[in-house]
Amino acid sequence: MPISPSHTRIAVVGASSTRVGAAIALAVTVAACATSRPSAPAPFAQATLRSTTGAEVGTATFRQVDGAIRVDVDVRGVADGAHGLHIHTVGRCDPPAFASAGGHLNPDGHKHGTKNPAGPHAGDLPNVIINGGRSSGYTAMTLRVTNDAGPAGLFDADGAAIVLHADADDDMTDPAGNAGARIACGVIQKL
Ligand SMILES: [Cu+2]
Ligand SMILES: [Zn+2]
Repeated sequence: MPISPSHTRIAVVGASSTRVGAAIALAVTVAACATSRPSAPAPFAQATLRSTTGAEVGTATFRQVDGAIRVDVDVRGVADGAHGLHIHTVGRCDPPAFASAGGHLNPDGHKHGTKNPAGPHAGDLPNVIINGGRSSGYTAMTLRVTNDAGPAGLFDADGAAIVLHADADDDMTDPAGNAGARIACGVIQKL
């Protein structure tokens, strides 16, 4: 996956702990090595994002990086601008509405949004910015989901999906940040 360093965005999301410091340090390392990512561990899961008509519009890969989960997303063929992105609670993407994916992964009963005092959901991720028809180097680090079958796990009995929305997530409004329709969905599949 070729990444342009000048377009790489790094976001670290997660609860306060010493692991945050580790994640930030890792994010800096990732940014510095974004062109080739020589030390990136192999992904443990991936998702193919498909539009409401079934067209492939992108991929998401999931890596375990020192206790955090790194999510890399590459999207093209959707409108320029900011688009909400979340991990939803059910690994099922039935078009065209993708309602089958359920709500945001939220094992702790929080409200939506990283700017919400009662938030966020475990599945809340930073917006994807589409510019010139595609994203460029979207990378997020999260400490809120886990590579297992636990309460915040991507691989519980009904799995999980990653969903892209029509509009920007305001990171505040419950339950889904006013991010509008679900325009693409991918089941997160263990590799
Ligand atoms: Cu969503
Ligand atoms: Zn949410």
